[in-house]
Amino acid sequence: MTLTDIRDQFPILQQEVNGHPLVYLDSAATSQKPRVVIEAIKRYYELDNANVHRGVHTLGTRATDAYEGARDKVQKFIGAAHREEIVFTRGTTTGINLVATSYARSVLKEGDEIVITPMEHHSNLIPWQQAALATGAVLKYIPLQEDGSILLADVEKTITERTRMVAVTYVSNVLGVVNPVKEIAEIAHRNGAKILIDGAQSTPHMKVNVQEIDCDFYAFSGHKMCAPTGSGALYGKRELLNKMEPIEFGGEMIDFVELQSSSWKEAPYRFEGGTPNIAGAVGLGAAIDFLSEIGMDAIDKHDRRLAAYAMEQMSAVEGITIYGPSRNRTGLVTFNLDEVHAHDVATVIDNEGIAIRAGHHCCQPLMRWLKASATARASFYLYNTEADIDRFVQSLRNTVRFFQSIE
Ligand code: C6P
Repeated sequence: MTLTDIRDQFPILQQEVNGHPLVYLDSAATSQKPRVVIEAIKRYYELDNANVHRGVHTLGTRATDAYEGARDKVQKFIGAAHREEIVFTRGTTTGINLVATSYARSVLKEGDEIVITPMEHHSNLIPWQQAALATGAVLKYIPLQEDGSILLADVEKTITERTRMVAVTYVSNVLGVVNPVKEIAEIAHRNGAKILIDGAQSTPHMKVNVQEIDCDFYAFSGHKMCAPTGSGALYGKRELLNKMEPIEFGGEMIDFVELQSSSWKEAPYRFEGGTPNIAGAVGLGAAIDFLSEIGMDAIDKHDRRLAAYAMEQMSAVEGITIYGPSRNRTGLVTFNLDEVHAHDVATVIDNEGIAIRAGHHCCQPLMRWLKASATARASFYLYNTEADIDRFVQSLRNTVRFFQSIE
């Protein structure tokens, strides 16, 4: 499959919205789903549906094979050393909360440091605030450069021997910048700290190898990479996962249960209590096959090229401010138009069938740093084209003209 005929694989993109062919530029919020993923979920429910790890009957075996097969696919996709290092989750938020609650609270003491950045999504910020509040640890921030990027010299200054935990996003959902996570991991480890990478915006767009980065934990969501909502995974180094206590207790995560106490299975099963999202894992596996067939390097190149093209075209729009660095960024552009609220921009261009996101993007501290109450954001994925961007930029021009006419 080439990138040119990919659009045909997404049934939802074949429709008109408000009388115009849909241009979907909100994939950073959630991506659309290709036919192969929708079909895989349908096939699972029509042929194989049963609970996993429980029944000895044929459907139970098939469902278990499909679920565990998806774990193998995730392991390979992110370059983990062992399949047991992949915990299925509901998404990035759940994965980060598991680490911040189970791992971090067991190791943090008063005066220890947790280091994050001001560009973190609330899902990689509030769990660490809560861990700090619960343990007396100090939450520290790596400062941002004027363009929103991170300087390694500042990372060196912020991470100290008192730092026990570092948590950084690989790609910012607002600035689009790709952070130097491998170098940050090296600095964290040199100081005796562990590092978690928020992979929500990187995993859909670029080749990820957790062993190469040498991160201790890596969390991502399926729904931003062509898989269903409610799917995702947390990677954790095996020796760390097996030291961590579960935070949910119940069926299938146990080894032995006595009247007064219980013991747990090894990772990842100790973290997957209850009936999991089996169809979600099947869909995630199908999405990984789909993306791998196209090739993550090709997708990365495509998304970066589109973002660069969009930045170039958007720069010529009257009164526009584009946020984030001009280099080293992937497929999204966040902006504001002078005198027009971001929500109004998104509403007006929706009338022309163009979907973008507006608001604080779950990054209130970053919005304050940008001195913006809200921003608009166009985000691109493998099914977008330059023609989509041309329509979007024309629509921005129409918006500027419309608001000038009513002033
Ligand atoms: N960002 C956006 O429109 P969940 O909701 O758990 O799948 O992902 C949370 C999350 C964590 N980190 C980053 C960097 C993210 O971008 C997100 C989700 C969406 O930007 C929804 S707010």
